[in-house]
Amino acid sequence: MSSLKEIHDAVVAGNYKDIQELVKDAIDKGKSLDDIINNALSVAMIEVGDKFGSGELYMPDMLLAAKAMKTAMEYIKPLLKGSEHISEKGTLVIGTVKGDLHDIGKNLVITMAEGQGFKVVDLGIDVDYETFVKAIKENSPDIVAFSGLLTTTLANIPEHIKAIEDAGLRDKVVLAVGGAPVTQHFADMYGIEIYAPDASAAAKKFVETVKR
Ligand code: B1M
Repeated sequence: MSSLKEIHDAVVAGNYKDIQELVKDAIDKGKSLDDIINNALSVAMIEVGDKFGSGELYMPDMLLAAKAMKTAMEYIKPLLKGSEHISEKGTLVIGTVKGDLHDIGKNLVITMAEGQGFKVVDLGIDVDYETFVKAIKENSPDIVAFSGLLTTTLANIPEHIKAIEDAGLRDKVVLAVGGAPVTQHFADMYGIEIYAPDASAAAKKFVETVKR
């Protein structure tokens, strides 16, 4: 079995105990970190979601899969930083929108942005409108990113933007959005400058934005 398939299967099975060993083994066999993240870990989480959606897996399975993914990323994160040329490129404030508790994708975006040399202020999950505003005032970020995984709570994004506008901060930051149900059309609807379908694309767009 290929090492990527083993990692994929371990995440789907929620096998967080062996995951770091499997990742280490794949790296030793020459697999790139990018390959491991995009073609094993992320793909596995999508499969878990599909199986949850179809009733094949249940909530505890999703939690275990999430734990396996996180455990793998704990191993990968320091390697990713070490593999990049680090020079502080800009500041990113990021959080999962109000009402939403998903953070794996957001954390992946953080890992990639840090790997590109960004200082990242992570506001966590279920972030209030005021918390984003306070973080912008305190950190003067170049980019403010919203992560959203639930269709229901994406509806809170216009309120997040309104709070930033009301505080007179809208023209001081570039806004970004991403998450499984988010589209370019959604970003355009609310005048959000950056949409990225995945963490690598997000980091790339962040770098392009601060270069301008
Ligand atoms: Co949730 N959940 N969940 N869940 N969960 C989804 C999202 C769902 C699609 C599953 C399904 O039904 N098929 C569904 C949402 C349906 C919808 O609204 N369209 C769902 C549901 C319904 C729920 C609950 C309501 C279930 C319940 O209680 N009945 C509940 C909600 C809780 C809440 O938030 N209030 C819930 C809970 C959970 C867990 C706690 C069990 C767990 C989260 C654990 C955690 O995050 N710490 C969980 C999980 C694991 C998932 C799935 C299976 C996987 C999400 C994930 O981590 N993906 C998910 C299924 C799916 O998405 N297909 C599902 C891997 C991750 C790497 O991808 O997060 O998409 P993703 O991030 C990507 C991109 O989207 C992008 O880059 C990332 C990396 O490439 N990206 C950005 C993300 N943020 C970005 C920000 C950017 C740019 C790119 O800024 C610029």
